[in-house]
Amino acid sequence: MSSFYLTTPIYYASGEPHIGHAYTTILADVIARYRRRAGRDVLFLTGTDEHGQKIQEAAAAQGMSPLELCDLMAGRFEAAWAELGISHDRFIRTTEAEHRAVVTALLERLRDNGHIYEAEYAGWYSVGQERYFTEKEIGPDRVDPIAGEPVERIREKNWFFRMSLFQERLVRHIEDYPHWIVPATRRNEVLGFLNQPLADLSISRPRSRINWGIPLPWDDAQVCYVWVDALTNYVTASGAIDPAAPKEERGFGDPRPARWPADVHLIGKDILTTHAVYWPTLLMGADLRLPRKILAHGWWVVGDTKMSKSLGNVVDPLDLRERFGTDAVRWYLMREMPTGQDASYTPDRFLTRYDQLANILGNLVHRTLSMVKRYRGGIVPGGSADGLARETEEALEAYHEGLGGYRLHEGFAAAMSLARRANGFVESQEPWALARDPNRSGELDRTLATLVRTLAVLAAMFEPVVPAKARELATRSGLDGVPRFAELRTLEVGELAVTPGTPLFPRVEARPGSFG
Ligand code: ME8
Repeated sequence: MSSFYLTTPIYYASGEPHIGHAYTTILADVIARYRRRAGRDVLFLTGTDEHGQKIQEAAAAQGMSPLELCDLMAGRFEAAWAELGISHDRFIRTTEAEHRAVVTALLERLRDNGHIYEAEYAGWYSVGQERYFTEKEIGPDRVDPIAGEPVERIREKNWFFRMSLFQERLVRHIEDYPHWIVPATRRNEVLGFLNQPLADLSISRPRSRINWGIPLPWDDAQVCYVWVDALTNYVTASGAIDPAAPKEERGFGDPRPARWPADVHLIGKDILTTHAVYWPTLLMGADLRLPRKILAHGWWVVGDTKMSKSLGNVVDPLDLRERFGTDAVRWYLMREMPTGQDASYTPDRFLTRYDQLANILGNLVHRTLSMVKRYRGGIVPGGSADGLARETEEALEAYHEGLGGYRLHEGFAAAMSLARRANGFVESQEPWALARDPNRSGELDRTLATLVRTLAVLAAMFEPVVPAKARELATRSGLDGVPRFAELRTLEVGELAVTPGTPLFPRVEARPGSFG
């Protein structure tokens, strides 16, 4: 079975999980579930980013040690992911001994390769983004260009990575692989950034200022810059590096069949430079392969504001879980945001998307299973289930194109349109009329079998996004779990015992904008 390795950013353990984190993590979960269903051996990684000035300051402000704060927050993130049905295989914390050892090995490799030097540095540092910005980037107001928060002037001795050495190779890579950074707007942004000469990267901080980090193996007075530490998590979790081995046998420069490189790094557009410039050049410097793809998605916004802070009096979509269920929130986030672009959150759009689930998919399930019960005693008739064949084929093709091509909204639109067509099939076949006519009993059998077969296909298509509901749909249809895509072609539905039950997506009485 071929493997598939995907990652989310590791989130700062200085704050609570919020809707923005949830979006990226659900996006990753949907892709992971899709690939598993398609038969891939998936490694899905998420976790928390636990070193650096931001964490040190947040812990101090709360009267805790940095590790106490990280323990607490890592627990919060894990609990949030459990509630959202996230199926990650590994939750990494950068304070883990294994990760610290891999970072140390990576730093040694860079130094042994001659890419590290020491220098005095003066620049504008943003604690919020944990990076330096240029004069041009901070503008006359001296704020970071991402969150608009004040930057501080720092002058100190640092160790540097010769990032400039890899500029040309990086530009060539981006040009040679047009789909390496997606969407294209983000690729162009990186190419634009690389139009200027690339500066070297400061990779350490003096311990006198920041103590909370991984010490440099050759200079105990300095700790590793938190972004170098954090990005390395992707390699740590892949198992490609064995830090305990002698230097030549640690796995650098080795194309052995570990999980590295990652198939895709999912990130928000706020951390594009670190992932598309710092990370690949560090990998080049250490003789490691580059990730196969970087997908930088857009932001959820309310009005003009990025959703990551307090939302004032706007209902947090995560709170809608209580009323509509986890799967409805997942569906909204995936179906509403065109993958890669910004989307604005509004309660009435949430309701519109929920209504699709209830009125199209939910309705199809309910009427199909009820008719099997009413007309055939709850047992799906055997024989031909060959209706809707072309429609199913077309929908599956568009679905795989969407999900495989990271345009998830298009894939799920195709899945919903199959449910819509199946409802149309019910109306055109009029099973209630067929049931009254003893001469048309075969036609009724074929209609019902076709509909149940379509439900099985829909369970597979919807499982990545609404996993609990899809499992329920499969169970009610008498199936032994949600089928894999490869099983759909030969799936037999005759003789399955169905149980209609209550509606899969109950109607919720709520007017737009009034969730109170
Ligand atoms: O940047 N809409 O962590 P972080 C969509 N620790 N996605 C959003 C969002 C929004 N409004 N707000 C946040 C860090 N995100 C570093 C990463 S990786 C080696 C280190 C998501 O806690 C989006 O994925 O600030 C964004 O990139 C990430 O949260 C930032 O999370």
